[in-house]
Amino acid sequence: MKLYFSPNACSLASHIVLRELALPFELIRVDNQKKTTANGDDFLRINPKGYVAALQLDNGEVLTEGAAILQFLADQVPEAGLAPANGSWERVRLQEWLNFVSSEIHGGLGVLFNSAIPEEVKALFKATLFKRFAILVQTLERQDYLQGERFSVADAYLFVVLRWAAFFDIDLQQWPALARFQQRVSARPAVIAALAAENS
Ligand SMILES: N[C@@H](CCC(=O)N[C@@H](CS)C(=O)NCC(=O)O)C(=O)O
Repeated sequence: MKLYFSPNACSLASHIVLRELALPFELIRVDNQKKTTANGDDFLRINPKGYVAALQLDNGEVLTEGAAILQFLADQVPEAGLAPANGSWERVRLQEWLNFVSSEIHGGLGVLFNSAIPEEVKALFKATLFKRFAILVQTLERQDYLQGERFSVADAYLFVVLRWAAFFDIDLQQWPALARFQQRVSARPAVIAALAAENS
């Protein structure tokens, strides 16, 4: 498998999960401005959506959308328990979290990267984002991970997008449960290895 990534982007979640599962993979860096890969290929020919993450399977198929990639990967090694079994109620709950992280947290923080948006509009977006943080806090105050005491692909995703808060002077210490979550996940060997590989 090949994972098309940009350092510290949302593709980091898929990268972490590939390492958590000890699956063989090749990392291909994408220049998100030029839409080219490190070996000079046109990234738009690989993923016409023009964004990472994209996972190319050994049969040539390309899977996009982080929430789908994460579940596909988890299902390759079900015994690792990074996603509950397909068809179970717990799996639906995982999908509920993945959607929440994608639309509310990834979307809520991702929009702040847009330099064309005036600061006063960004302040409105931040107010909405902080309401969503309150939902995360309610859960992470009573358990270590989104689905209980076990790390799942949704936690990998949440960890990656919450890291972006620092870019916008949002200090996660204001929400101690979120700060503790970040610290907990950042100590995982797969996370340490993925961050080292992306930032070397
Ligand atoms: N809906 C996609 C969004 C992916 C996304 O936002 N990718 C960003 C990095 S985190 C990107 O590559 N942006 C470049 C661009 O849109 O040109 C997903 O959930 O995977």
